[in-house]
Order: sequence, then C-alpha cells, then structure tokens
Amino acid sequence: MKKIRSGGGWPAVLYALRKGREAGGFWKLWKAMRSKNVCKTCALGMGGQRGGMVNEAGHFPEVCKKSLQAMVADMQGAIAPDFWQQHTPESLQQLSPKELESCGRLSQPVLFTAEQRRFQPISWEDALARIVTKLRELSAEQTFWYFSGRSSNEAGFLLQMFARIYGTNNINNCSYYCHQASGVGLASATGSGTATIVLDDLEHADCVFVIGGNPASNHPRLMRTLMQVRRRGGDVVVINPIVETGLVKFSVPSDVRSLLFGSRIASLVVQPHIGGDLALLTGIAKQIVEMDAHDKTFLDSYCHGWPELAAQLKTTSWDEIVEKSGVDREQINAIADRYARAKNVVFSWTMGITHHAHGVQNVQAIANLACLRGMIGRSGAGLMPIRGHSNVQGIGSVGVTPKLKETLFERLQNHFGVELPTTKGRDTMDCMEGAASGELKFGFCLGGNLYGSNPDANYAQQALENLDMAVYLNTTLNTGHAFGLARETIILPVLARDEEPQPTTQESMFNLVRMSDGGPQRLPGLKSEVEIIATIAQRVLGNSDANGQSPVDWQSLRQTGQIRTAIAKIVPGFEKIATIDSTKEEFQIGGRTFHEPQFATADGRAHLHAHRLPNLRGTGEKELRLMTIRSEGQFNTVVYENHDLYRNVESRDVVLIHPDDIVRLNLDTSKPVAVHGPAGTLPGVRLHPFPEIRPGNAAMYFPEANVLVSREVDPKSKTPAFKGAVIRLEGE
Ligand SMILES: Nc1nc2c(c(=O)[nH]1)N[C@H]1C(S)=C(S)[C@@H](COP(=O)(O)OP(=O)(O)OC[C@H]3O[C@@H](n4cnc5c(=O)[nH]c(N)nc54)[C@H](O)[C@@H]3O)O[C@H]1N2
Ligand SMILES: Nc1nc2c(c(=O)[nH]1)N[C@H]1C(S)=C(S)[C@@H](COP(=O)(O)OP(=O)(O)OC[C@H]3O[C@@H](n4cnc5c(=O)[nH]c(N)nc54)[C@H](O)[C@@H]3O)O[C@H]1N2
Ligand SMILES: [Mo]
Repeated sequence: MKKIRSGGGWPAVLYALRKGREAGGFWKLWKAMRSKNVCKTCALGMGGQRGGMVNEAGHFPEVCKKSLQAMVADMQGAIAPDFWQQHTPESLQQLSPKELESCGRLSQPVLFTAEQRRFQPISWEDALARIVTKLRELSAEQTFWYFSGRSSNEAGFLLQMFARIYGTNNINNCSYYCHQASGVGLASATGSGTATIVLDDLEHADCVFVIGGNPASNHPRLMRTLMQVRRRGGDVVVINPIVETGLVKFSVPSDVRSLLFGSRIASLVVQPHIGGDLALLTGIAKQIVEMDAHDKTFLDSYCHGWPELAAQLKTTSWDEIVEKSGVDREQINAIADRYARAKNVVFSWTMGITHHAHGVQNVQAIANLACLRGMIGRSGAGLMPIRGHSNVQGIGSVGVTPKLKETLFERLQNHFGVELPTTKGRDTMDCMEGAASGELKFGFCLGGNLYGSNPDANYAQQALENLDMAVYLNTTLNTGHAFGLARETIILPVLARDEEPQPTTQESMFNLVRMSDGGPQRLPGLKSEVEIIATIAQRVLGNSDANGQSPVDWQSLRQTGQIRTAIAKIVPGFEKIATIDSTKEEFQIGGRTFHEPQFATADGRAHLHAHRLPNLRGTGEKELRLMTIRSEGQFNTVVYENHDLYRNVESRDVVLIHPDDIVRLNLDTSKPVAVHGPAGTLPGVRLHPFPEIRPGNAAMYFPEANVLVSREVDPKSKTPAFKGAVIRLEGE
C-alpha cells in the first residue's frame, strides 16, 4: 500500500467517483447527496433546507467519504429473499461487520426464536402483534429502550414518550457510550450540556485546540475550518497520543490550493499518554497562572470556584503533572505560550477525552482552561465537543434520557394529561446489567448496534441472550443481529431519513435544528420509525378517540407535523419547530450558545472545578495502555473498508505499537500475539510497528477489540473507559 502523507485530497475525490459507480451512476448519487436532507453521518451539520453538502455557514460543496459510504449503503438493493434460508445466526457470526453491511438493505420483518435457532421472515402484522403481546404481558420496569443518534427528533420524542406513559424511565441513547461525559461536564460548568459556540465563532478563532480526536478522519468537514485558522495566521494545537497524519497535513478537496499542495493543519502536536490529559490540562492552567496570563476580572466577575481552583493548581506539583501526563515542561510551556498570545480560542474534543473513567473531569478541566482566559461567554471563542451521530444531540434534547429535565417532565405530563414515572431510570450499562441479571426481559433498540457498541463483548452477548425479547429497528444488518439474540428477536426494517414520507428534523452539534424533507421510498415493504412506534403505542395503550383508554391520540401522532407541535410546546427552546413546515426556517435553540458571560447555571456564573490527578494506568513492566479507536473506513460498528488509509494499516486484526515497545517487551513482529485485557483475551493479533504512537501506549480497532475492554464506567457519566484499558501482550 502506498504511504499516505496527507489526509483528504485526490484519493477522496476519486473515491467519490468510484462510489458513484456502486450507487448506479455518479449523477444518481449526486442527486441523493444534494437532496434537502440532513447528512446521515456525523453531527457537524450538513444538508437540510440549505440543500445537501452545504454547511451551517452556507459553504458548498462540503462532502466527505463516510457520507458517501452511508448513502451508497442505503442505496443498496434488498437482502435476497432466500438469504434467511441460507443463513443461521452461527453463519452470520462468521461474517465480518463489512460483510454484514454489504448483505443489502433489510426489507422485511424477521423473527428469530431460541427453539428454531434461525431467522424467518414474518409479516408486519405478526411482528407487531408479538411485540404488543409481550409488552402487555410484562411490567414496564422489565423493559428498556435504547436509541442510536441516527433517528429523527420526532421518532425519538415519540418513543420516549410512549415508554414513559407505558411506565418506565429505562430510556437512554448511545451518548452514554459517547459524549455523555461532555454533556455532564459542560452542564456542571456552563449549565448547558452542549457547545457554547456556533460555526461562525470558529471562523473567527485564531487558536483551536483539537484534543483527543481525529477529525481528519472522523469529522473531515472540520478540516476546511482548521485550514482557514492556519491561513489566517492562527494556531491549531493538537493533543493526541498518536501523531495522526491527517491532522499534520490535509488536502481539502473543495479548495483548489489545498487540493493541489496540501494544507498544514497542526502548528503544534503534543503526545500525552492515554489518560494523561487531565494532568496535561492542569499543567497548562498552572503555567498560565504562573505566567500571570489569566483574566482575573473574568474569573472574579463571571466564575464560581476560582479560589479553590487557584489553590489546587498551586499545590499540584510540576513533577506530578509531568509524570502523570507524560508531557515535559517545555512542551507544556509551548502550549501555554500559544494559548496566552491568542485572542479567540476554541477548545474542541472528542472520544480521547470522554472515553475514560475520569471523562467528566477531563471536560471540566477543558472548561477551566477556557475560563482562565475568559474564552467563553463571548463571540469567537468557546467550547466545542465534536459530536458523533448526526442527531445524537437532538435525541437527547427531546427527552431520550432516563430522567427528564423538570420543565420537560411537567410540560409532558400537562400537555397530554398523563402521569409519568418518577423512577431514576437506567443508563445504557445499567440496562445491560439488568438484562444479565434477569431483572430486564425486553429491549427495544431504535437503530444502532447495542451489542457491537458495548465493552466486554462476551458479557454483552450473554446479557442480550438472557432477554425474553429484543426488537431491533434497523436499515442494514450488523453484528448485533448475529450476537445480540434474545430468546425471541425481531428485526424491523426501517426507512432512512431521506426516504421518509414526511419531513423530520435533526439537531446539529451547533444547536441548530434542521429539517429533512424525506424522499421517495427506495424499497417496498419498509416502514418509517414514527409509524412503527405510533402503531405499537396505540395497540399497547389504546387510542384516545377509539375507546378512551389513553389520553393520547396516537393515531394523529403518525403525522410528524403533529409531533412537532407537541415538541414545540414541551421542549424548551424548540418553540419554532411548530412552524418549521411552512417557514422552512431552521433555527438556533435558545439558551445554549453563550456570547455573553451569563451562564445557564443557578447563579449565572461559569463553574470551575478543582481536581486531584488520577494515577497513570498501565505503568507496570509488561503493560501497555490501550485505546480502542476507529478508522476512516468505518462508521462505528459498520466497517466499510478493512484498511485504515491514513494510518497505513492494511487490516483490522492488529495492535498498533511503538517500535521501542516491541523491543522493550521482547516481541517478535513475525509472530501473532495474544492480547490480554481486563475483560478477556484476543488471540492471533498481529503487531503493527507504529512509530507515530507515544511509547507505552497501544491502539486497536473498535468494535473488534471490545472483548478486551472492561465494563468499568466513569462514575459521573456512566461512560465506559474505552480508551483506558491496560493490556499485556504474549507471543503465541
Ligand atoms: N469515519 C468515521 N467518522 C466518524 C465515526 C466513525 O466511526 N468513522 N464515528 C462518529 C462518532 S459516533 C464519533 S463519537 C466520532 C468519534 O471521533 P473520534 O473521537 O475522533 O474517534 P476515536 O477513533 O474514538 O478517537 C480517537 C482519537 O482520540 C485519540 N485518543 C485516544 N485516547 C486518548 C487520550 O487518552 N487522550 C487524547 N488526548 N487522545 C486520545 C486517538 O489517538 C484518536 O486520534 O466520530 C464520528 N465520525
Ligand atoms: N471499544 C469501543 N467501543 C465503542 C466506541 C469506541 O470508540 N471504542 N465508541 C462508542 C461510540 S462513540 C458510539 S456512538 C457507539 C455507537 O453505537 P451505535 O449508535 O449503537 O452503533 P452504530 O454502529 O452507529 O449503529 C449502526 C446501525 O445503525 C443502523 N441504522 C443506520 N441508519 C439508521 C436509521 O436511519 N434508522 C435506524 N433505525 N437505524 C439505522 C444500521 O442498521 C447500522 O447497522 O459505540 C461506542 N462503542
Ligand atoms: Mo459516538
């Protein structure tokens, strides 16, 4: 394989043409990509009413490989009718995530039973009747409801509302395995759990921190913005245990100069140890104060907790900071110098920050750092968690959380005249544990791959197998359909958002609510998520107009416009969604973007948090710290390509390890190793010498490496430590 020296560029352009062929013609794909629907992949916010491939600042064309991949996957033909005769769950288990995805679109409901041990197609009527019967049989507290962030606000709102009226708060979304630590950390600092800025602020920044993420591969459309920061003479500071090729140099396909010559992205790359960020961020803060570069007026006037933080920074020694971060004083000073001289600073971060047992503290430390120089609560500066799924933020906003915010709870009760449960509700890991213990008997998954996204894959399999019934609403097959099989498992095929008969809405990571028009159905036999949910709800709870059993008119809630009317009245900040059908006006949710130093906390101030530094893990003689990461050619548990283009890795059964560690651990690169992790062992793993990673640390691909990762979660956010595992390698 030819070594890649920059991200993006011609390979990305050629890829688009190739994908066009797969989709049955470039123009067909182009038309699909340009339709007025929100992009299906990440939450950076493309598409909607401004047209496909247009970003929130109106820039066109904005496109990336994975949005093409996702589109082409949805344009596949249906799974062949004889597929279910040919495949047993055991044979599906032999297929890779890539092969499963390539089987085609799910196009008819199928049922698996433990007695028959195979799937068989069933009618919609039969599928829905089985689900309804089971829900009537069980008590609500025996059920849980998992949502991925691909569904619409309307489907999310409707399903959580049904589950609550049915009687449970066991409602959660993939955010618990993703940005939950950002939500919890930000809410504790600013009073709102989302980004404090809009895209335009980023366009005015002269320094952007990219911490614990690889946007070149996972949010490539951010790269144009980062390129422009450099062109304006600003700094991009990258904090990552890996020197990611695409963050060093990137060719932005939609910019001629960049496409031809490539653009330098990072002005400084600093490599902490995995889990070393809290120490590093503390070190930068300490240095800023020692330089007297902090904004005392801002701290005194607009922050709470400065004296405590100042004291903590003072008493935390430089030795401890350097040892626990793995970054020396000179490098810490180099970051602090850049921070101190910048006028408008944006801090961005992703999973390298949240996937830790101290993820919330990591996020709070970033917020501390921003507050230290008054880089929050004004234009051009602020905090930006770079979200994953295209609508993961919206799903959370409209109530897909175990406990509802008080206003939402009260308004939902009053609007529909219902009484909702006041129980605590279970987060995602708690649901897995409830399934394993037998307390939970039924799981309903609106999209996603609950099995594949879990740590401790063997445990996840056993937990799901222990359920009486699992219901999966999906577009394509994934590993969850092979390994996450309850005694009775029903897969329901759904329409993707650009095939929906009615408009739906999504929320971007910049708090902008956008509308997708939907579009023609590509395959017969599929139903919209909203239709399925409304049907089940109506049959389980009864309809208000039919027999008066339920105060809710589920029949009318098949109309997404009716759901929006309810959302407008119930969800604070969403008032404008009521008229979006006629106005087509996409809008910013109020009370989240802070351009004034007036925060959504009880006292109106930003809250600072003082932390003790956690011990660095994996410092034993034979140990390595492991992060489980994604490649550019996958979208979460869906693998489109086996090679990792930017890291020059050809297959996924590898551990990325520094050559110094190969010597230190006395390993032989020609032989496979067994990787021992806290939850299990993975045999037959090949060593991939990788000088770009900080020695002492290793990387493997998610989801294949999930058997190794333990169920340890951050106590505050309940997010698993997907990046904080300690492993040992053993020659085979
Ligand atoms: N192509 C593609 N795009 C995607 C996705 C995808 O699967 N594929 N998934 C989407 C989703 S849901 C999400 S959440 C995002 C995820 O986007 P990212 O967070 O960028 O993805 P990961 O691969 O989990 O993150 C790994 C990055 O964090 C670094 N890292 C790991 N541990 C640490 C640490 O302790 N400290 C620091 N500073 N860095 C660390 C790794 O070296 C790597 O560069 O991407 C979204 N976009
Ligand atoms: N070890 C390790 N584990 C991780 C991570 C990690 O970095 N390391 N990352 C975590 C993160 S950040 C996340 S977000 C989770 C991902 O967790 P999930 O969101 O649960 O998983 P995905 O792989 O994104 O889900 C893919 C499936 O969604 C379905 N789908 C696609 N579009 C639609 C649609 O429009 N409607 C419906 N109903 N279904 C649709 C397809 O059938 C596809 O198979 O995994 C987490 N797990
Ligand atoms: Mo995510």
